[in-house]
Amino acid sequence: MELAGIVGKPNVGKSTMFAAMTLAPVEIASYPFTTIRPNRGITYLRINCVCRDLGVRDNPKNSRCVDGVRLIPIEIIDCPGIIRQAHEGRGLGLKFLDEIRQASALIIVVDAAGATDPDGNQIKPGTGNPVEDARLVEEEIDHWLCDLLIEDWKRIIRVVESKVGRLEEELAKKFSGLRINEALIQAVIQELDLNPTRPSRWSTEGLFKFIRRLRERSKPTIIAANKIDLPEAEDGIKQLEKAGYRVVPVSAEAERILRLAAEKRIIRYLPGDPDFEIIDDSKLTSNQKKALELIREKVLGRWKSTGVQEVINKAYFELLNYIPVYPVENPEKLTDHDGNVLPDVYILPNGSTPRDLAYAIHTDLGNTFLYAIDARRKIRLGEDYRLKWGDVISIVAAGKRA
Ligand SMILES: Nc1nc2c(ncn2[C@@H]2O[C@H](COP(=O)(O)OP(=O)(O)OP(=O)(O)O)[C@@H](O)[C@H]2O)c(=O)[nH]1
Ligand SMILES: [Mg+2]
Repeated sequence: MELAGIVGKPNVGKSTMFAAMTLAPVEIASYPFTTIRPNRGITYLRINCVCRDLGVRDNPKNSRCVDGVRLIPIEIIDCPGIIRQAHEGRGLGLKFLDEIRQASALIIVVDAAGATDPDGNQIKPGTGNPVEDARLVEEEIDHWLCDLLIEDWKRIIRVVESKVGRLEEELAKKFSGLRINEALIQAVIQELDLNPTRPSRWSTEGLFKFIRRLRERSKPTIIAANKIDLPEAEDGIKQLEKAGYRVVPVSAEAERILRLAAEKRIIRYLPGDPDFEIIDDSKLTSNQKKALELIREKVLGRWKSTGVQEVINKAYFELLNYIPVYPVENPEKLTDHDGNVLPDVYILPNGSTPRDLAYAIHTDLGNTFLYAIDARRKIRLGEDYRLKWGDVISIVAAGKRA
């Protein structure tokens, strides 16, 4: 399963967003370093399911389908807060970042309303600096990566400059587990015009730039600009966008309230919906009703949604440019071998081939892959076919079908 990391300064709403996304009970409080250890949970990407298009009733196995909305599970990790000099041990340090090494994307939660200082203490809304908060988190992560590399840098220089090994190969070994491979390392070395045969000549600045670019490419980031229920957030969002960040306006707290109310069947609401519907007025206290009305007025009315679903959706479908594809065993009935209709959906980088899909399902299936059938058009696909959004694909392999 794909993994996304939630990072950010302390006290900005990371755990609130995590709780909204997973409905897991986690600690939330209005002071820094409430979260001491990372929280792991499952959230869902939301797409329109192909079942409606195809006019079939599906029977999902690796995902869920609610009224034609397919929900695809993604693992997320809510990290403790990061402050300046965390890489030197300030606050809770950065050791916990080990847990998000495998992440395919990072969600940086920022207090867009500027209601917290750089260490996460509460201040008057509008006085904090959301752009600086995003930068400090990125820079600390870069320091963490740089420190990882420096442990081994002298040895790597020796190996490379005595021609025992190649730099790209040594770095790929060093960064394995971080989703950084040789091809990416090579691309970044070229982009920055660094000399791969003489790493001893790289300046400290050059090395840091190299690390920064590797991080940007291997862990692309999206900003969850939190607290849009506060009027000061509007300006913070403008500043973040001006600084070039990919920004999604969010109210984590509003989403948490709506999800909990939906769970208790007080309201009808699916994450990502532009509005909710009260099912049973009599179950609500007047305070609860007021809270819901405030969310409708300050968040949904103004921003069209709480933004939380958009954060994870945009991370995978825009930032990473993934597409959903439905593998089926039987291309006529659109079923697996147990007769489940449209049982699974996989997400793959745009540009993937049917063989890539086979490998994503199982290494054996990739190895024995013969060809694929487009189950909508009932045609055999060529070797160079690129999968498209919502494709329903049957893979024919030596000895079996999947
Ligand atoms: N106004 C407003 N406050 C929010 C929102 N989301 C979270 N908060 C508040 O922000 C404070 C911090 O929330 P947490 O979720 O504990 O923050 P965190 O980033 O996990 O903090 P640490 O674990 O200490 O790093 C709490 O008082 C939340 O109620 C929001 O959408 N709007
Ligand atoms: Mg927290």
